[in-house]
Amino acid sequence: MPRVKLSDSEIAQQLPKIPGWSHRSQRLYRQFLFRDFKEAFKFMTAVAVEAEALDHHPDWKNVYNRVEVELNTHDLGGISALDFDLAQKMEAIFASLTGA
Ligand code: H2B
Repeated sequence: MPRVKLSDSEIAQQLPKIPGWSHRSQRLYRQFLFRDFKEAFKFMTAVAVEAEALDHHPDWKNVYNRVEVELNTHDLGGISALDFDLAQKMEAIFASLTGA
């Protein structure tokens, strides 16, 4: 997957692919809410495997059943297709865990 920085209009075009995510200060942002800490950590563990496979890693914070995620491509100082790819993988994992 190309590590090419996307323009704001390209980001706006692709954002509908990942409902629930927003674009703020050169990052894709989403907050995930789970039943409890265990479910939140299962999510993070599954995402970690995908992140390693992509060699693309989230900036995230966990407080009990809440996981806040910011995605951007550090090497480019902006958002690339890799961020959208990882966001979609997170959505699939979230849906599989919570049925949302
Ligand atoms: N993750 C993210 N989010 N952005 C990057 O630019 C990045 C990464 N670069 N994971 C990767 C690792 C790079 O540091 C390694 C050396 O490929």
